[in-house]
Order: sequence, then C-alpha cells, then structure tokens
Amino acid sequence: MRLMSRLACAALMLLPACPATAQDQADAEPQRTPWQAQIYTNFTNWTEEELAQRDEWDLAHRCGGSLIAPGWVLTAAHCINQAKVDKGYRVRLGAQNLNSGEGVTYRIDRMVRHADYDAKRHFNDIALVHYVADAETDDSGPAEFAPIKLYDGDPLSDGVAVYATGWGQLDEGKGTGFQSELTQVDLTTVDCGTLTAYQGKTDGNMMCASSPDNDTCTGDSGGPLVHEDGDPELVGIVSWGIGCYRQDSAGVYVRIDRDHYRDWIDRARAADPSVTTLR
Ligand code: 4AZ
Repeated sequence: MRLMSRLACAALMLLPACPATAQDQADAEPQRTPWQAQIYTNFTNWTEEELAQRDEWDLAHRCGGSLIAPGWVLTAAHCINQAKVDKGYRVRLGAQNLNSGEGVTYRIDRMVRHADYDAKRHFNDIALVHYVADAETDDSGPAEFAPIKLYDGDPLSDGVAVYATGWGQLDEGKGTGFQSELTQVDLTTVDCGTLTAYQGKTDGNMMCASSPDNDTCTGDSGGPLVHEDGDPELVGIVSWGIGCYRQDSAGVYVRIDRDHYRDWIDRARAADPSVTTLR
C-alpha cells in the first residue's frame, strides 16, 4: 500500500516525514489497529550480498495476520505451512515499525491450513496460526495488542468502505522491499466479476476491493481487511491480485462472514492440536 504515512503520524498530523525515534515510541499513540500481526522468518544467516541490498527486518518479513483471540492469528494459507512452522517462523504483535524491535514476538507452535487451499488458483487461502511464548519472548515492554472481532453478518455487498493494513511493497516488482512503517489503505468493495483482469478467476469465497490510487501488495497478504460500523470487525484476509496499483483493477480478499469461513475458523480453533489441515 502506498500514499499513506504511518498511522501514528497521520493521527498526529505530522505528515509527511515521520522518522521513528525512541522518543516517538515513548510518545506513541495507542495502536489504531492493535490486532495487526506480522509473520516473519527466524532465519538470520543472510549473505553479505542480501544484506547489502536490504535490512534484516526487511529480509525476514513474510506476511501480515490478524490476532483474533489470545494465541491465535488468522492469516493466508500461502503465508504458512508445516515446514515453516518446523523451521521456527514467528509472530510479532504490538508493532508498528518493523525496524525498531517493537512488539512482542512468539514462536508458532502449530497451524491449521484449509485442506482445499489451491495455490495455483488461490482458492481457500486461509490458515490459522497458534503461537506460544518461548525464551525469545520479551513481554516486559509497553507493547499493546488486542484481538479483532470476526464479522458475522451477511456477506458484504459492493460499495462498502473497508481498509487493509500492512507492511507490503510500494510497487508490484519482485523483491523491491517492504515498508518499515505499518500503513493503512482505504478501499471500497467491488464485484470481482466487473473487473476484466479477474474474469473467471475468482470464486464466491473471494471479494475484491479497490481504490483509485491505492492497493495492497506483496507483503500485505495474510493481513486484515476491516469494516468499521461502530466497532471494527474483520471482514477479510489480504490474499492475492494480478499485480498491484494497476488502473481499474483491485486486490482480492478472502471473505469472512456468516456464510464464509466463520465455521471453519471456529472448527480450526477447536480441533485437536495434531490437526494441521481442515476442510
Ligand atoms: C501478494 O503478492 C499480493 N494488489 C497481495 C495483494 C495484491 C497483490 C499481490 C493485491 O501477496
């Protein structure tokens, strides 16, 4: 997403330059989206060449996610699998800036992916991640986070105001680097069927959302799509798109509502801890 400065800056009307400092952190506004999670790799053996191009936090970033209950982060299936859990992928909560060591980090001890996730066609791009504290978890600091309520109403129609948040790329190129500051992009839901690029490529479990001059992109995926009608509610998961920031296009989101995945999420949470895929 682009064309938006960090949330705290926006709140303080200090646009556009807002470098993060220790003082900044001490003075930080309460998190506007305290359910925002980051999924990142614990891998740190980057090559000199990699480190010459990008910062460590940038190389480690993988996906967004949404805290939906203590211990549980909802994300996209393409963001996690058993091999990544085995490698030691982690969840960070309570962070706004990824370049400051902000937030509290946890080990992912297990995950449940949708059994019918189709990587090629992006069907059922949903997974639930369970995290636990470990020796690296330092929750003595000021980090604050809180779960978001899952939307349980009728499927959203077109023309509804929603927003996504994340650290995703500012352009659609491969490996162009992520944003250190969490940003928000305001979007409107749109019928995928009206978009030429997506003809025959989406199913009823997906929802499109667009803005004339903004979008989500690589690195935002897994993160929240939120609707606020009073309280904020989670209505979607950033999933995929044909490029990013293209004219007359949109991003594609996994729907969350009474007819889409609410039951799956409840069953995934209640499943025996040995379960890693669920239909
Ligand atoms: C991605 O690669 C991705 N423009 C996420 C969202 C969008 C495109 C790509 C939507 O994860």
